[in-house]
Amino acid sequence: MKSILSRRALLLAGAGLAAVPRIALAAAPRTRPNIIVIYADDLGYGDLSCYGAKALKTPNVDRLAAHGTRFVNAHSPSATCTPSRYALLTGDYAWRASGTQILPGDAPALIRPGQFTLPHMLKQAGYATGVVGKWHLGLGDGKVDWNGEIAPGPLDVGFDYGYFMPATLDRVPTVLIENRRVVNLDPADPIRVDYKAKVGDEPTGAEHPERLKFRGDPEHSNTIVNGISRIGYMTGGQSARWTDEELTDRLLGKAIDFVSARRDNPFFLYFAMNEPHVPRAPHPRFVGASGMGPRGDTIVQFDWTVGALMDKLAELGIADDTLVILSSDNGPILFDGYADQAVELAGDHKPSGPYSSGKYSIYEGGTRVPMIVRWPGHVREGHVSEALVDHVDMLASLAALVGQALPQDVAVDSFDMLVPLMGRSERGREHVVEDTKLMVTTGSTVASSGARILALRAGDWKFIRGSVEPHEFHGNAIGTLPRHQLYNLASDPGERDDLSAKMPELTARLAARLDKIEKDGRSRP
Ligand code: NG6
Ligand code: CA
Repeated sequence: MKSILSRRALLLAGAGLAAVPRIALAAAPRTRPNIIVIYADDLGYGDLSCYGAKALKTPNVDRLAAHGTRFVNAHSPSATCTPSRYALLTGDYAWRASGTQILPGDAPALIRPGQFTLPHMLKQAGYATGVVGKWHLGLGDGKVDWNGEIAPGPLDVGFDYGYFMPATLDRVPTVLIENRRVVNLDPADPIRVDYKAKVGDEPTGAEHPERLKFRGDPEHSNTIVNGISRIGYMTGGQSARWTDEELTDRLLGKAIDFVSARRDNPFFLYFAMNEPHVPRAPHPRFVGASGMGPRGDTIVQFDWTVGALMDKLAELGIADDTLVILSSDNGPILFDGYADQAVELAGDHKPSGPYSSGKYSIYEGGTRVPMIVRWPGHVREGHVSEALVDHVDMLASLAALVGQALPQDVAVDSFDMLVPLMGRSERGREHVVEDTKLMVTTGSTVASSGARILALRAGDWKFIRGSVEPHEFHGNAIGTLPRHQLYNLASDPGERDDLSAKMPELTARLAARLDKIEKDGRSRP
């Protein structure tokens, strides 16, 4: 059934190609390319050489940019992972839903079966859909049994195939799941996970710091796996545990298997990579490659992996039939729980480029991320776009690309940005809401859930809504003050000169506008 549908889709696309001159197609693309979203984890605006990094060299990503459009005004939906991915996949701002903060590794599935998603939409359009890499959107319905069938998960929200980590590199369980089962699990050695209390008798980082590759802070000092202490406790599943140094090659292998097997029909691959998230333990062949220690080395590893995937697409003869979108789930951070010398070895490198702060922050460094789109013959090549776009727009934009109508009550914040995403117009969004939400933890236990901090971008203006939440987290200024703030990003990209007192009327207008976007329950027209 699926293959008939896909073949028909291809035939239709082929007929279109024959009838319409290429240039007209480029203006309103209606063909069905393969789609790959490469989503880095904590990669900053300033971390790529095509975005101005001097000490770090990222030739493979730079090549993507040279053959595509590079966005300088693109945003991740949030300044942390879970909410960004939620918005990317659902087309709804994450702050509209409860529970959309950084999740522990044993959290229940946040996106519920039946909810409309990006892979669901593409599946309806005849695409094979897969996720390889970081999930971090919760699994199961409460207490996950890691030794049985794990559901709901990616397969219940639109993906045909999944090969993924439950949460983050630094959270237990440190195992991979293929579809619904933990990979390489020995039933005689069952996995148990707990985020509150120690399970089993394996050493923790707190008890045995001498066994660690690098020390973790108290939150990252629970069960030791592969010489790295994690957040949370686990026991069992020895044969299923990943080796950090080998993980990226393993994920690349699965990404390649996925695209190779589906090369003859349109596919969507969400390749959710880990770099440069903590713990940073690159493959030995990248150790020392950046001169910046493990953080820089994992960025070199990321770049190499992107190059290897692109080479494979070329080898398969599908590189030019594949729309590649590369971006990051949130801004950068140097110290994020492990003493890995990221701070000491950064030198003059500015991971957020010209922007303030980074991951966790409502300032631009939190969500202003690199974004590159490549599809030769369709996406403008070697172009730098200033269009304001957000990953929440992926759903409506790709729906427009593949000719799927969106029901009115789904993807409520997703704008059709297809033409700007193709580099063919600088008219992006007129406004976008930026977001951050912290989980406040004590040890591995969630002590409280930080309030949501929202900001509104409208043209050059940036309005940050006043809040009494914490001001600093791991050295990144979160950006909250009890009062509203207003910045002009054209003249003050670093958000240093708060104009709210000088411009109370504009501040109030933007505050009211943000309130309205919130109260309306949607922002898509
Ligand atoms: C935080 C962790 C941090 C990182 C982050 C998730 C602490 C103190 N810090 O809670 O190390 O794992 O969660 O990062 O526990 S994200 O990119 O997935 O959002
Ligand atoms: Ca992240």
